[in-house]
Amino acid sequence: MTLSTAPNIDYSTEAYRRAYALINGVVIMGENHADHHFRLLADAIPADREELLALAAMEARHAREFVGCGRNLRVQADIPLARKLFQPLHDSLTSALEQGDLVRPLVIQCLIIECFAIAAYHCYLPVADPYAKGITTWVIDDEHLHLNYGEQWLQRNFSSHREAIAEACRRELPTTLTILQELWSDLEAIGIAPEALVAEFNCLLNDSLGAIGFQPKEVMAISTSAVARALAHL
Ligand code: PL3
Ligand code: FE2
Ligand code: FE2
Repeated sequence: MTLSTAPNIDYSTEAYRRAYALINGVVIMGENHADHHFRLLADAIPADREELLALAAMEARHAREFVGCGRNLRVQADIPLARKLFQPLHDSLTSALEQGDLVRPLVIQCLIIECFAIAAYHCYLPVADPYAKGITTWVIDDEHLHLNYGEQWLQRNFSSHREAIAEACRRELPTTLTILQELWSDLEAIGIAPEALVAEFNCLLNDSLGAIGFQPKEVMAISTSAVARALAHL
């Protein structure tokens, strides 16, 4: 008798591999963008340059490791579609930085994208193939460092940027949830319940906004309401 609770997933079916191609593409694109974004932040925040370059290097390694996960399943990642899905967040981050704004880029990369990644990787762990599971486990630890960096910066600058942080969340959350909607059926096909991913994303983001300094009522108004609105459109 086995006590293992591992689900019985056949990683070699056409349906699994087709869905994995897009999910893997989104993950690789997300990690590549994260590498790029942390390097841009390193230029923009000279006091934290070394720390931000170290975070960027972790992201580059994540991208390489997830490329390996696709290769291991002999799946060709769908990069063009993934690139299209991330474009709005990426454009918003780079144009804010060009205007000298640090709040929006930190909200996009460190709060929204990192919470999304942690929630997604967490939901993926119990259904991952053994090769990907080993990688995803330590990647999650790294992602917490990325979230913590943004949380601490925003916490230190909370009083002067309170409204800008809230506004960035309100504007960027719908864009992020659009990515999730596009992945919905592919997530199901690889054994992830998208509703569970949304719920975990919402919890992580709420905790972060609370740690940064928002009152529970404000957190509800900023994050939970955006998530609920997005779900209502599904
Ligand atoms: C920042 O460090 C990384 C940003 C990546 C965003 C990932 C979104 C993931 C969507 C669903 C992924 C399920 C996990 C599959 C792993 C191959
Ligand atoms: Fe990462
Ligand atoms: Fe990250």
